[in-house]
Amino acid sequence: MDAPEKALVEEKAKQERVVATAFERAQELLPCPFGASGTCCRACFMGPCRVREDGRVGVCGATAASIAAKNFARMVAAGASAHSDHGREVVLLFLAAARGEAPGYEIRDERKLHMLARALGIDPQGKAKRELAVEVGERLLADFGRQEGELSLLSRAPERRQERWRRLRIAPRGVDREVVEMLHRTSIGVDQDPVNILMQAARTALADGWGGSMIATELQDILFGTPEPLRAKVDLGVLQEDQVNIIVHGHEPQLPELLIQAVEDPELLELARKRGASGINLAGICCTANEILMRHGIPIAGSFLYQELAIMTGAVDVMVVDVQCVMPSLPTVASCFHTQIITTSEKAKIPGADHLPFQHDNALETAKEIVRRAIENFPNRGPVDIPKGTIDLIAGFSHETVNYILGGRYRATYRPLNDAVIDGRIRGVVGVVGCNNPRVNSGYVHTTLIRELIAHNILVLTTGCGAITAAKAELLVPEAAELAGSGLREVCEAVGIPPVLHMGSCVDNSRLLVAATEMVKIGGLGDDISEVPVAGAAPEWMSEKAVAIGHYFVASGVPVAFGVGFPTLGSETASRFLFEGIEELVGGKWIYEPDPVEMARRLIEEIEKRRKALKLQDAYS
Ligand code: SF4
Ligand code: MSK
Repeated sequence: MDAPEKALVEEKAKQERVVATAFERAQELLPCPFGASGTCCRACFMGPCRVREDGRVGVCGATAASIAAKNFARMVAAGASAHSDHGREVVLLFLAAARGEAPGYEIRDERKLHMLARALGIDPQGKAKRELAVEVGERLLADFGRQEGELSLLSRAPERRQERWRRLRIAPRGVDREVVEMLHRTSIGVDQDPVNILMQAARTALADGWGGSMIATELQDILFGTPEPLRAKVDLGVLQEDQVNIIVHGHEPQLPELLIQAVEDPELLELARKRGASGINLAGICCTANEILMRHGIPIAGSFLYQELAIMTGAVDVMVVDVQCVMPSLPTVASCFHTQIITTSEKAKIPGADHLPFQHDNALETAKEIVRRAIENFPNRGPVDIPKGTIDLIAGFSHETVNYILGGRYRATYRPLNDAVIDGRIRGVVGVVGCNNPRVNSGYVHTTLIRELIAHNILVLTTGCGAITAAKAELLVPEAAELAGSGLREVCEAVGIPPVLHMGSCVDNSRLLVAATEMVKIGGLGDDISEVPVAGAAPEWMSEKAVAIGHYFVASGVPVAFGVGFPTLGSETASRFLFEGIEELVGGKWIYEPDPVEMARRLIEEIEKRRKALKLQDAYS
């Protein structure tokens, strides 16, 4: 077929093809009830075995309880590996930057570098910035392959928590070790005791929260700057009809940090003008978006469920993706428009997408090439239909800035927050995090839960796609304090913050662990995270990463609620342990509740239970 003929065929195919999105596919594909409830085992090829808790067992004799526990544990292992492999890449780039082997990257936050060094027991005195960074990077890199002992950052947790983990033998040794052991223990014919399996899942999850994820967050802050509150915009309206639009999507901020430089390159701006565009516009989807929103105010086009919809505006010239939450459907959707999908990680190629590998030593060149391709694609646009309007949000509430906002830069402290919780103006703190899911009334579930919580004087911390969803509902602006109960509203107005604080991406849930630990250390709210009036929720979860996050919060002493469905419901034994039995051991537990109003009620009940145990005042209740 010659070129003009090929172009004609492609054009025809383009016109005839109906674009299907995750929303349609979710309606067409009904989940298998055994898979959804956790009792389908695929661990060997005598199966797959689909069992129920009625005495029926798998070919090998495995019960529904052990199969559900194993499936849950494997989700934790996969989720932990995703965050941790992200963390590993960050350490490797951090070390390359410190050694001067990554042009374009620099150690930006020296203050935080010193703080982290001290947390690791490294004395920063008299050490040059790069020398110290190499020492810190090497120490943290060793945590991935550590075989004995404990992860370095575990020492940040309250003493009582650390003791409890040791007593239960769930203090993680090395990140990779826990994930490998989890996979081993859940392969055919190994660990069959649901409690034993779920406790190793706790150790694996802790290796994520206090290991891989925390390492990613801390080093990203030092490398790219610790976020501070800033105003930005969200929604598809951030796409510009008259500009070249580049969307970054996925989870890793390494390349997007340099794309921010590349879109300001004078030669590329000139090229864009020559191709008829008035400028180059960078926007984001999912957690890569959250990363560069938090540090640079780059606008957000939408959450996980918006990746296909953004392409359907016809205005996206390039969508550049890295790892995690990137739908394999993107090249198919893009083939109906002019959008180029570019993958950049060796770990994540998608048939139908172009691949431009990102490496530390050529990052800026890769970033410029991506921008160049977007510019060259701009004239190929067909009809453009960008929904009008954007919504303002405030993002950038890192643990450090919350400290400064509450206490001032020179006496940074959570004391005012603790005092507000102690005197009852704020009843407690809930992290509302996680994905969007097309199987529920997406957006409504998140925002209904958040509105209920703030109305009951509960400060909400948010990350990931939950944060983007909250932003779209105008909940991340100080004016949203009008929706809060009188006590929370008073605090928000006094400090000038929204009642819902955007704290970053999925790996940044580790900031919530640090915040909860800080509340313990400041005093007046118990000696362990399990005593502080805090809770967590992922009301629209879908990713294995959400299961890992939830389980590390539970294992850190926090009650965590999931909506949508719960992946062990096919076994009452496994579910009862996660909903009840585990609380006696770790002080946190799982809650399953699909209705957001009822979920809020149950979380508030947990908060009030803790307040009562601490004998806190009842003002503003
Ligand atoms: Fe079936 Fe047992 Fe094999 Fe699982 S491990 S598929 S339950 S035979
Ligand atoms: S991106 S894990 S859909 S929050 Fe972190 Fe969003 Fe969930 Fe992916």
